[in-house]
Amino acid sequence: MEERDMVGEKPSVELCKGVNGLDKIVLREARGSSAEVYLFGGHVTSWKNDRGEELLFLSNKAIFRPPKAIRGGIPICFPQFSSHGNLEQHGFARNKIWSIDTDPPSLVSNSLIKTFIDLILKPTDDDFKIWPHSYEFRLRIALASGGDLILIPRIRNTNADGKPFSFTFAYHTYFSVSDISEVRIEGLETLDYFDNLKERERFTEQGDAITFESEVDKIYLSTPDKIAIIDHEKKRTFVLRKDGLPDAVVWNPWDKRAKAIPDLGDDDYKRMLCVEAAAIEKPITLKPGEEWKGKLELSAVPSSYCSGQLDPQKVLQG
Ligand code: TA6
Repeated sequence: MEERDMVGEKPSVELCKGVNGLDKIVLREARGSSAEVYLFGGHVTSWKNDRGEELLFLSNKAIFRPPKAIRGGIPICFPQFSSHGNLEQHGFARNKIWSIDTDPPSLVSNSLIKTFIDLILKPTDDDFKIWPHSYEFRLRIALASGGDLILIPRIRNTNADGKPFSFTFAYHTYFSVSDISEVRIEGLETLDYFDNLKERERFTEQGDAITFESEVDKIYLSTPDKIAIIDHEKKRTFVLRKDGLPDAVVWNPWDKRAKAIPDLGDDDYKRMLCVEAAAIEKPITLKPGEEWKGKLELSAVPSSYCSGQLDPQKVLQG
């Protein structure tokens, strides 16, 4: 982090205290967009556009007390997605305190983007007992001048014993939506998915687009690099562009399941939708010294879909 950035000039990167005194980094872009990141979990909890509108859902009941992961924003699932393995649900990265990476190895990325923070997670001796591998998980969180939020994870195997390791991964992104019944997802039609509500059986998606009228918990496989979430009521389209993350999880707990989640309000399911860029079906394997790099870029664009002017195909291809 450059010192110039710490004094609050615009654009700025500021380290401060968040809820319960937890360390938080606030990224601000000159045109007004912003993002907030907690060192606890390397967790993005807020992403606002240049009008100050919040684009991520964060539960009012979110606990902000380690090691319970924060409900909402962008939890990171590593080295295990869900219960696909022996570790705790969604792995441990979201429960750990990350550090600011003051001297990250160079990263080929857009040099025009000046507002970013580099974080790093490495295992402690105790972590090693849970998952016996040495790694460096670097995460760049950047805000582009137009307000796009960009996350670049790099995971390196630093095992000294010559052993490879495998992991699954997801950015468990909670998008803020006006009303889940008014939302559709474009880009996942006709794809195969595992249905978590049906013992992970494999199905093929039928129909034009994905809409919501009950609980959904699916892992779409080999998805395109672009996915759009169209919010008719807000007249807003989220576009996810991803790299190295072939799968996409779609989750909404709906009413009954929402009631069973203590840090989620009973009606919160109406205002949130998780669409998660992920690598699940084919775990990523790294030999010692090897590094995996992924990318997730989120944009929020105004859409006039209600009046029929937005062609979702153009959003996906454009
Ligand atoms: O990504 C979907 C999912 O795995 C669901 O099965 C659901 O349980 C959700 O994540 C939330 O998990 P969490 O551990 O954060 O309560």
